[in-house]
This record gives sequence, C-alpha cells and structure tokens, in this order.
Amino acid sequence: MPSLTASASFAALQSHFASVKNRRLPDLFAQNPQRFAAMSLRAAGLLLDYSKNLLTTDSLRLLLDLARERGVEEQRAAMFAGVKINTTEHRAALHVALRAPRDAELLLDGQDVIAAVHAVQGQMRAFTERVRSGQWLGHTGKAITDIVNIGIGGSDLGPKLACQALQPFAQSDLQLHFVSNADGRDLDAVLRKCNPETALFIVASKSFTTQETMLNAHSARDWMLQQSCSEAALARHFVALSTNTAAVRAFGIDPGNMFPFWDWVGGRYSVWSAIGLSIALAVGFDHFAAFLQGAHAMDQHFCSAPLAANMPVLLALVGIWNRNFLGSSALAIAPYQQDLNLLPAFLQQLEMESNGKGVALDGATLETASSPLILGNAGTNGQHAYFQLLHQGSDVIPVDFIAALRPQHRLPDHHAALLANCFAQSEALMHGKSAAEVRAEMQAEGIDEERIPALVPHRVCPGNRPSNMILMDALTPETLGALLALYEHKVFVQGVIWGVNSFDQWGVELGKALARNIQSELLGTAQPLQHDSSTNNLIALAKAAL
Ligand code: G6Q
Repeated sequence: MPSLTASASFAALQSHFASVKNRRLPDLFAQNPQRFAAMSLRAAGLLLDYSKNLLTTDSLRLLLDLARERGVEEQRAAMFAGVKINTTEHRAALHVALRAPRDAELLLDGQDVIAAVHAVQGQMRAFTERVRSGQWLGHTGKAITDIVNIGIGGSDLGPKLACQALQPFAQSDLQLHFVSNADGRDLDAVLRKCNPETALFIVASKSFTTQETMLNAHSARDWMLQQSCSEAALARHFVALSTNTAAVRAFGIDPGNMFPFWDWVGGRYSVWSAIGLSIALAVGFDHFAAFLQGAHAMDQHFCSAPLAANMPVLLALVGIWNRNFLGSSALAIAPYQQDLNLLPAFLQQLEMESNGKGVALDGATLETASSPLILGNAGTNGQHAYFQLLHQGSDVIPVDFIAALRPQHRLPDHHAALLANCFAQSEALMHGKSAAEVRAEMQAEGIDEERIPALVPHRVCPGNRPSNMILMDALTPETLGALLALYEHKVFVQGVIWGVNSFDQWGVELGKALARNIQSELLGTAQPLQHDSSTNNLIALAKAAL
C-alpha cells in the first residue's frame, strides 16, 4: 500500500481544504437549513451529529474516496474474518467474535471461535449467579460481599468504566473495587475496606506476567494468608482471567477457577471477554449479555452500512479531517454523564495505544500525524477547568460531546441543566463571540467606554471550533456496548487510513522491560550503574531511601 500522502484522494483533499479552511461554521448552517439532517445518523441506539465540523458535502465525498482508496472495506472484512491483521504479533484482532451470537460461525486456525466464546460465557454466567446469590462461600462459610479486580491497562480500564457506568443496573449489594497501581496505597486502601472472610479477588491479566498486577496479586494473597485463610482455602477467594494457564497454576489458582480468553483478544479490546467478569458480577450476567448485544448491533451496522451512512466510518473520517487537514493535535472527550466519568481514560488507551504510532505497517516512517492526544472528563466539571482553552486557546481542539436524553436518577431539574450545558457548549464553540458582540455586551453592562477597547480582545471567543455530539436515549448496557464498539471501529478505520498496526503496543513493552531492569538494580547490589547520569543518580537516591 502506498503511503497516505501518495494517495490521489489525499492530494485531492489537500487542495479542497484550501477552499474550506476560511469558511465559518455558522455560515455553513445558514446556507443549508438541512445541514443537521444531512450530517447526522442513527445506529445501534446512538445518534451521531457531526454537522458542527468545518466540512462540506464535497469534503465528505473526498474523505469517503480516501477511505475506499486506503482499503477500509477490505480491511474491515479481513478483521471480521479473523485474518491476522496484527502483523507484528502475528495475531488476529477478533474482539468482534466476543460479542457475536451463538449461531454465528467463525473458525480460526481450526478452532470454532464462537463455541469457545460461548463456553466461557456459560462458565461466567454460572459463577456470577453463584456469587450474586450468596452460594459461593468464603473460607469461613460466609457469602462474598466484596469483589476486588486486580489488573491494569486493558485488564482494568474497561471493566472499571462499565461497572461505574452501569451502576444503576447493579441490583446487588456486592461492592466492586479496582486495584491497578503498583503504588501500594492502591491495594492497601481497598484491603482496609474488605473482610478476608468475604472478599473475592479477580486476578485479571492476559499475560499473567504484568509486574503491577502480579505484585498486587501476591500482596493480596499474602494478606489473605496473614488473615488466617489457609493455602487450600485460597481457592474460595481467588479466580483468574487469563490466557496463560501455566502461570495461573504457578500462582496457586486452580485452573478450574480460571476464565480463559485468547491471544486474538487485544488487552484494550478485552472488556467483552472473561476480563468483563467483574461487570457480570456487578450487574448480573443478563446485563453483561445486553452490553455484548449492544456492541454486536454496532458491529453489524459497521459491517453492513455503506461507508457514507456508516457511523464509525464517518466519526473516523471527521477525525482524520480535523487531525490531518485542520491540524488539531488533540481531541477532547466530554461525556455529560457522571457515570461515564471514566470514558476519557478508557478512550485514551483505546485511541492512543492503538494509533499512537509513527511507523506504517511496512516499516516506513509515517508522513502524516496519527492519533491525537485524548483528554477530557465529565461535563459539566470540565467546563470549569480546561474548557477555557477549548474556547480561547491557541490550538483548535475538537470535542466529542456524549449525552443521554434520559437520566438514571429521579432528581428534578438536574437533567435539563446538564443537557442545556452540553448543547450550549457545542453551540458556543461553534459561534464564539465577536468583537462587536463583546462591545455591545459591555456597553449594556455599563462598563466605562474608555476601558472597552482594551477589554474587547480578551473577551472575544473566535468560535468556528468543531465538535461532534453523540446522543443516546439512556445509558444502558446496550447503549454502553454500542458506544464502546463505535469508538473501537472508529479507531480501526483511522488506523487503516494512517496505515498503522492498531493492535500492537511496542512502546508500552519498552517501558515494562526497562522497569524490570531498574527494579532489580534498586533491590540488588549490581554496581556500577550503566545508565545516563540522571537515571544513575535517581536510582542511587531511591536505593538510599528504600
Ligand atoms: C492493552 C495493552 C495493555 C495491557 C496491560 C495489562 O492493549 O496491551 O494495556 O492490557 O499491560 O496486560 P495484562 O492483561 O497481560 O496484565
């Protein structure tokens, strides 16, 4: 595949961009009263309104040409067919199989993938029901009250997000805790809340070798033993989610208490696998199944809708436009829903670990920018913090607003205020406030005429700042599943267009390896240290303090 910049549609977009970049979004709306209808669509319970982006129908047509020329349709078919598109790890990327119905068919290396997926789901359902009904007992015969998921990265962010987002569906008194950080304060704070007789630890690790997770898992195990749980009774308190049976057994967890998954499930795409056990425990397996169904509905839409009416494709193309033509280096994620507070952190990993790459699949250096920096937190909180930069900063940072039309609480007035803020922000970013408006406003406020000229530039908001709006009727297991699948496929499409492998993470592996070396130096006596003078001195300082 030639590089992105060598493709004919990329060149066409570059010359087209020159004719659009000085347009004003409010003018585009004024010229076409049907702009919302033309630039919004519904799929799998979600509505995407991308009309507040600085593009025209010509821009879209050229972006769709780009998607075709870059092979989005062929790569999509390859992913769903189980082709080993993760070439640097020689693996398929088959997370879509995790949410496929029982009657779907897919063979991978001779294995019936769908049967294997549903067998594990059956195991998860049976276990979940035993724990939630109080039949699964701790070592002193008491029912489980606290679930502690020990995992990091993809083995933490998705389950933690979903457990928080679906809390209104919990219908159980089980307390869910997530421990990820190597900082002992993380586990220590959770252990203080738990009773060793009624705590259940889920060790969630695809590799079962990740340093932070194994450190926390061993400390949790030691804590249980110190609290008078016998080695034999640990089986009542530890289960594993992993692909590595040997390491699970070596840790001391009975493989009978292990929920397996497979190397074709990438860490950041694993929330749909056994890694979702904590979600099923929190909300019940039926709700977890609904979460999978919501994602599957988005998969079906992504597979079957023409590119021009395909939500993940359009969201991806708008992102390409903003990143590679408008030059935006970041994307803000603003969920106007407290329960989605962890979505920006989840998407940080999904987008930046998948497409934060500078090298194309063929090893060539990319000639264009790839993943933007992802930032954000829940609205309205973000409005009182970083939104200042969105409105008046020197960089144009597009925003994805995400909101539900119906709340999951009964407090009066709150939801109208929340939605009003959400819609007002997207409108304000687009319209801005001109010098004339600022002047008139200050005159109306009675500000001294002499002071007005000096104040005007500070109060002007340039506007013309792009945003998407993603709406759902309510935040449910189905809509959450569809939302996460939407972003997964958006990231995939962008990866195809940029020509990168969205499914490896060699940068993450580098950090893991270096930390192992330095840890052995911190704890050992190896001399002299062979690092740069900064790292050598930092290690020496820490060694003296430890
Ligand atoms: C995700 C990454 C990474 C991974 C963690 C945890 O795609 O590979 O975030 O999920 O490093 O890995 P384990 O699940 O193997 O412990």
